[in-house]
Amino acid sequence: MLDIQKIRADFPILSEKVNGKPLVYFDNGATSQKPQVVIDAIAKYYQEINANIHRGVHTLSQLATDAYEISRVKIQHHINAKFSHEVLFTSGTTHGINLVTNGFASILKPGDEVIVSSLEHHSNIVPWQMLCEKTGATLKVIPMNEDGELIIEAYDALLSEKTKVVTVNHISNALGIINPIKYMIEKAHAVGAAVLIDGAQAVPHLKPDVQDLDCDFYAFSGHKMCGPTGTGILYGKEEWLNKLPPYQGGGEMIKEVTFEKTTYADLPHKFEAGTPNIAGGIVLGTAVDYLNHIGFHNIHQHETHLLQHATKRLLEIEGLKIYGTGKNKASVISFNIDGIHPYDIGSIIDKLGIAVRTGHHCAQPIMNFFCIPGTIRASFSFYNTKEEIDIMVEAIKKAKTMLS
Ligand code: C6P
Repeated sequence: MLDIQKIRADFPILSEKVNGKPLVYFDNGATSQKPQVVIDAIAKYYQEINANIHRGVHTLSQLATDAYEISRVKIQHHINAKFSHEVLFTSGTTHGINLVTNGFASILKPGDEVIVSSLEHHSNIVPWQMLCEKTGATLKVIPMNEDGELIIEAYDALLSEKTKVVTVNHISNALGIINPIKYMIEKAHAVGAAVLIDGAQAVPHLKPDVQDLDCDFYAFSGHKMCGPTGTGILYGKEEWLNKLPPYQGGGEMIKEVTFEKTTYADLPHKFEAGTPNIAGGIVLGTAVDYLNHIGFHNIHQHETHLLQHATKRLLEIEGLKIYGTGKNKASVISFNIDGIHPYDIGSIIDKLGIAVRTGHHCAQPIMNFFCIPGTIRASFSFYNTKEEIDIMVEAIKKAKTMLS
């Protein structure tokens, strides 16, 4: 069992007051809070080893380069990638997905098909739409059911030899549904399609094993897993990363430049043009260490209790409807109250120190499916408590009375 009070003491912001009330932070799906070790590691980098990497012969540059590359290896082990050069530093999930869609622009042809799911965040819809517009490929969408689950038989039926890419999130940000990605990857590979998994909402809750999943790409953001903003990782299988052209041109990503012809650097540098977020990349490794120290098994157990408790308590409220009632769920609850706009509830409970997200959560197709403008989303982390959930439930009851 986790000692939650001890863990909470690692996060200075959790003892802050917001609007004069103790902060109850349930917007972890948007970004997680940062433990003191992460905050300190950022300062330590700038105080002690700040220099540009992969360039200088001087000591600081080598220290910074070593720290950056050690972090890459740490993340390689964390996600069980075969090689460290399959781990690319990005600015976040959005960057990682765009890197891949940009690469596929030189591979897809008219008549090819790209399959996305109806549960995607806009970051995993729009880049594929842009790719299809550019190449003449067709976008196909896996439908969902009333429980917010993908209809897997419909997915099976969409797959054909025309399918070149399948992309799906590991966990839906808007509903918390965990998708059966291992099965989906296997089926996609059976027709020769590549698979990109959007792991943005998965990495705070679980440790993905990219070799076991056998995905071709796995994109995620550092800021949702206790790391700094502006950090992320794109895992890509070596053979795919060798096949794709570079995303951006610039320093670092070249072998040799002449005005006649430029040759590109080997992996991973081919995809890392320009000076990266050096401090961020190094400190993402610190965040990964911190999470592993707490342990993903413990995180899962605690978050499961939080999800069960919140579901039970919220359903006590008359007129409250939960969206995403499928069985396999992460600690995210999306809901609405009959006749009340989600924004109004969110604004009132904010005055009571409670941070939730309201709106379409950058997943408008899901809201369209349920014919709603948005939801109230409470997304829990391992540092949240049942007591905080009780505070939220009482605040929502109060807001409901005020708005009815
Ligand atoms: N979702 C949320 O509140 P970036 O912004 O690149 O770090 O992550 C984009 C992204 C991609 N896929 C999924 C499944 C996501 O949840 C997100 C970010 C946040 O739900 C902010 S919109």
